[in-house]
Amino acid sequence: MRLSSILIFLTLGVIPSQGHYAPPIDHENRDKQDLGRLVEDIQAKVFKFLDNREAELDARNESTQCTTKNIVFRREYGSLTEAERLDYINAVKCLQKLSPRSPASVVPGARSRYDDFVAAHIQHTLSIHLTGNFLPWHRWLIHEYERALREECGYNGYQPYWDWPKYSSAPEKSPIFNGDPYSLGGNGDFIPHDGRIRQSPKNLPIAGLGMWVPPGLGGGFVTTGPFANMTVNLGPGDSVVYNPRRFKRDIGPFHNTRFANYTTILNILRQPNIEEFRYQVEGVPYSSEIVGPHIAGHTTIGGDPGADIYASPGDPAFYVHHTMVDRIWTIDPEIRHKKLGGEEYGHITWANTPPSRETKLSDIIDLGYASKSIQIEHVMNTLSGPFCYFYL
Ligand SMILES: *[C@@H]1O[C@H](CO)[C@@H](O)[C@H](O)[C@H]1NC(C)=O
Ligand SMILES: *[C@@H]1O[C@H](CO)[C@@H](O)[C@H](O)[C@H]1NC(C)=O
Ligand SMILES: *[C@@H]1O[C@H](CO)[C@@H](O)[C@H](O)[C@H]1NC(C)=O
Ligand SMILES: [Cu+2]
Repeated sequence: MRLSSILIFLTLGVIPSQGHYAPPIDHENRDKQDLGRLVEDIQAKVFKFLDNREAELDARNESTQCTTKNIVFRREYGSLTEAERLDYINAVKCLQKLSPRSPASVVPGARSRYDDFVAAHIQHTLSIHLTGNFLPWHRWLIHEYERALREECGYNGYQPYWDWPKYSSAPEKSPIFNGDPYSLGGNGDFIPHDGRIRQSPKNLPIAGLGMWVPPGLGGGFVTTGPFANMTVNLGPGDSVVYNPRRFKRDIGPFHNTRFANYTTILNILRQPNIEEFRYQVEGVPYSSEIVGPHIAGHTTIGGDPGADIYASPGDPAFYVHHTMVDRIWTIDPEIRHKKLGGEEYGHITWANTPPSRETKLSDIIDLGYASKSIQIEHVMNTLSGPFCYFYL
């Protein structure tokens, strides 16, 4: 049986949640079910696309590199077995022990291969956020990080993702953050504190200079789980000098519940074009009302370096968060291959500040010393070029 038929069968097997006489159900639950169906539908379309492409190429006696036989799947963190989670964690720790490739003249503070990826993000921050290359740049970073885990650290699995809505009411208790040996470390120790203002980098003059972030349930050092007492070397901000310090988190449900729930994701996947999609994912910079799940994920992690616009990849949870961003871009069937768009998010400077040209598909994604460069057009589709992955 073809995979597409199996998935279509599964999709049709879902019992509709709403009928004329159905009792009222709460919105979030209905949206969760609608989202589940939409995701299954999209997966079925992807398999159908792969089947059709294979059939077409077979007919012409040609081959393709990405087929239903070799496609790989990135999975939700909590759905990995404990052994699979440990493999992932150990590979990340391995990367944190390997030597950096960044020369000291470029990144004096880099102490590990892991830091190469943090440094690439720090050094490009102003040209990879609220820009046309935001989604492709982070997709390539994650893919190359995943490749380093596999090729340099013997990891056998693929990059997992953080399904934001699944744990939105208590992310600190999720399998990602609960502090058990299979998590990515616990919350920071609780230190009573107020919320804070998240400022735009270098106080760029864009709408709403600071946004209010409510306090989380931590605030102090992470002392539980595999990354307890981990040392962060780079940052804060755009600094790449050696600045070793213990790592902090401030995880809490407030932004997660409000800006990254099932309704949020469903709305995003229903946007008709890339411009609307990007406004919903990325929000309006530094407004407190239209935050979007991308920022909300960062503020849900909080702390240092998690909440740092530049140095956030210094927290290992950065990668499960951004893999979810990639997932929702990927699973959007209508817009995923098309264009970069985003109106003022479609340029080469942060929210087009200062004004700049539009991003082009031929522009280069530069990962510094973390890995090789690639043109944006080659990363627009996860089923072709260097990629052959999708999401479960
Ligand atoms: C298909 O291609 C292969 C390898 O290029 C070749 O050996 C084979 O003869 C071709 N078959 C047909 C039916 O053209
Ligand atoms: C982390 O540091 C704290 C305080 O120094 C210490 O009590 C704890 O045992 C450490 N945990 C680990 C896993 O090293
Ligand atoms: C869920 O998300 C939507 C859209 O982001 C938002 O309007 C709604 O208020 C959120 N729900 C809760 C309970 O905060
Ligand atoms: Cu980023």
